[in-house]
Amino acid sequence: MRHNIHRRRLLFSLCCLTVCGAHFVRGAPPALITRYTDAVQPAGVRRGAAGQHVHVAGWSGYDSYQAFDVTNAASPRRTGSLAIPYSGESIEISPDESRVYTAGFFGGVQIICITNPAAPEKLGVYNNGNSRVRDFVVSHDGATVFVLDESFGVEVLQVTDPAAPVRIGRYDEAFTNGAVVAGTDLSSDDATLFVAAAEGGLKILSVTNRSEPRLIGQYDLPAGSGPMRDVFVSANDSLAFLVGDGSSGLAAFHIVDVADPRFPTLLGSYTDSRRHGNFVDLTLSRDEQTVFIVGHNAGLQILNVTRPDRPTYIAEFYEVINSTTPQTTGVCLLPDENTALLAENANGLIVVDVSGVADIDNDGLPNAWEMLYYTNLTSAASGGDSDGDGQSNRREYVAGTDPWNRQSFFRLEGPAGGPWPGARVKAYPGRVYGLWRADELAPETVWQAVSSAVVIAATEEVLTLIDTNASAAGVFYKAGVDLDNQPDS
Ligand SMILES: [Ca+2]
Ligand SMILES: [Ca+2]
Ligand SMILES: [Ca+2]
Repeated sequence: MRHNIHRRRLLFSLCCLTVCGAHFVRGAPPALITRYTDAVQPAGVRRGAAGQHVHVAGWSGYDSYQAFDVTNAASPRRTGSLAIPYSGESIEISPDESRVYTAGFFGGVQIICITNPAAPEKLGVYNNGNSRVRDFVVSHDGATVFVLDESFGVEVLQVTDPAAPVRIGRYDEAFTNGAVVAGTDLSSDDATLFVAAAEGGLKILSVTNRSEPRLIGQYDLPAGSGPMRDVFVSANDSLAFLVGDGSSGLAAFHIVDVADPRFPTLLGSYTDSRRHGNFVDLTLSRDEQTVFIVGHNAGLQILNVTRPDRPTYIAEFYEVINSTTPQTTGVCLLPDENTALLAENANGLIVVDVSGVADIDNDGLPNAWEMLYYTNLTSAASGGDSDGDGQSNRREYVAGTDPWNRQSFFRLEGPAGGPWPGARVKAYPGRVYGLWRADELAPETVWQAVSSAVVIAATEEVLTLIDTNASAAGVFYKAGVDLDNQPDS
């Protein structure tokens, strides 16, 4: 036995660095899938978590709430609607997806039951008589709605009884002097409210005490920034993404560090020199590398935000129809993030294929990787070797190694050690690692995949790949790495 172990040897080499197939979509600009005109004057659009249904706020008094089945995104199907005048400007879904809330400039906040998609039903309304609602957000626990009202500032509604929503708090001190409230989002713990102000940039309120919201932080955007219209906060509550008016060369998009909400700081800005659009809604990809912003005279623009200090334009979807520029006021992504739905007032629900935007120059290097290592989307060459370590930039991307560090490349770190033979490799998240075995090294050697040694790395770590079926004879091993084929969940 000792003899056999002694004869086991390891081959230290890089091999089987294969180009991934299914997971890597070829780069392509956004493309129209369908323009669904059965959606009447849509203003806002949100999707349920499962993704089969999207919910639309419509300007028209006859269709202020509309539901669509988008199981087949190429042919949406209208399932139900409800007519409540002046309430179809913005829309949000309750966490349990039993209700939607819609609001408009005069209609207050409407509460609608959607458990039967064919027959949505009004449950209640909050309207204090002179309501001018700009935006609102539902708390993650479902009990509270925070309303931005141009007449009343921030209003806190308790909605546990949908038939009788009641105001339990209010804050307007921060929004005097013309600082009109425009858009809002809430931290993941429901404790901090972020408010985009049409003048004055970002305001941050503590809402831990629902009856007494108080201002804890504020960021006044620099000169040359447009009025802000909406805000979206990252999942870990550390970044706020702001969109607003980019007409006349004003900066229309900002990323603000809000990790300490008392001291928000600007990280980077984007000026839409292409369209000078007035952006009013936005959403973020799950990996928080890509932001989708929509607006008047702009349609959809897609930005990379891997480097918060330099948000970078990737691509747009922009259609002039009947001499009218797009008036796009709502955006959401379907769960696979290959499809974007746009609420476009004159032309209905626009379904756009965005599956190819993650590698917009189609060179096999995703935008996020190029921005991280090259700070732009195009200068890295897939076949180039920026650090001269013998590994192409594409191979460094697949392996997760640093294309600017000659010491960083995929290799075996040593034998497995312990009772079973195998090998150790330095691993990176999102990659799958495998081991191959051969009994001899010769030109005709047939390497056999070791089924017990296929491991997906979750973190940056040294992985041990173990061969639990090693033969008694001397063994050679080689290791390989590939992109994890499983889509992110
Ligand atoms: Ca690329
Ligand atoms: Ca290299
Ligand atoms: Ca390298």
